Amino acid sequence: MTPNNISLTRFLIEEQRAGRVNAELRLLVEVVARACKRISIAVGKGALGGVLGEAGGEGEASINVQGEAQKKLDVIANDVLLEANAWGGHLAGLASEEMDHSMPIPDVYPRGNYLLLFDPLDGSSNIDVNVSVGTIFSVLRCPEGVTTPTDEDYLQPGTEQVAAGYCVYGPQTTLVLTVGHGTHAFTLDREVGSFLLTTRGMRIPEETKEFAVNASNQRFWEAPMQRYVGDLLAGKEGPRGKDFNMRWIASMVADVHRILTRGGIFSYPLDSKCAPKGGKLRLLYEANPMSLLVEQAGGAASTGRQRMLEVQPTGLHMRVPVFLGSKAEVEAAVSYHRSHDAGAA
Ligand code: P6P
Repeated sequence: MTPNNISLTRFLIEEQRAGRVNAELRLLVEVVARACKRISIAVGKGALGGVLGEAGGEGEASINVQGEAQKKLDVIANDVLLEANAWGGHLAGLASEEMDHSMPIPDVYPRGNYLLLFDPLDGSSNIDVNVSVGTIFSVLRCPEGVTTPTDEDYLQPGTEQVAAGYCVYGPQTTLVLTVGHGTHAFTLDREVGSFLLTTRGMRIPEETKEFAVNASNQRFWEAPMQRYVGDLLAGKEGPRGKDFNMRWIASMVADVHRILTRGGIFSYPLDSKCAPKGGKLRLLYEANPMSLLVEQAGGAASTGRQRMLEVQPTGLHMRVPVFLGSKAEVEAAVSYHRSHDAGAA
């Protein structure tokens, strides 16, 4: 545990002094963190703030580009992030899981060199039942010479991310961040209103006995996934030779935070329901930022057949299968897919 006297601001200034971030990226992270504090307050009010339930008027739900019914807090969180990032001059544009297309920073404001992508409130189906949710963000460079970015400019592989993070709104509000030099956790001191460094250099144990998957999809999984999970469930009498525990919060931010904290493997594999869309989880807003955080913490992240961060995006809302967490366990899951694809019995 790191002494709680290093604020996010001080951490970023020291990263800048060390040449690991520039002033513009430092401002970007501070602005996103401030927006997350505002979202945390809105989430924390719950029914008292009239923010539960679905967005849209009487009788008609508001459906987002993902085809999902938007929650009021999805819209609130999205608006908070749009407003906070519009005027600072650090962004050329931004893209949200909740918006059909990306949005250049309005002409009335100066534009910067970065592109911000975010899932403003991930896991929002959990809001009404008071389970942890979170904001996920990813930062790319705006391509050289591009002053008005379009959707195409965001289609960069995850290795191009210069920063990524999430803020989990749970018993604590915790910001987890990487600027490419380790993964670090900052816990919100609500009395002071500052994020304070609580873990410098999170490390994911290489091995694990804990897996996270929505097991209700088991009958829809591909064969290698059926076999992989079947062997996990067989425990120490089975081929893995050890017993496993299972967790599934259905809020990626909460599941990934547990894995960054104590290890594990998170998987949302292809199944026959989501396969036509390429998977369930979004590459640019969920898989890539989480994969960078996990790799920076010594873990691994894969589609089951390819390193996640090397996937070339083909669309702003591209979906992918996801396996991420403890390195040895991700490699085990990948080996089941590899031997299946090689035609092994
Ligand atoms: P399911 C939340 O909607 C989300 O995008 C992730 O946060 C979460 O891991 C997953 O979907 C949950 O999916 O099918 O279990 O509801």
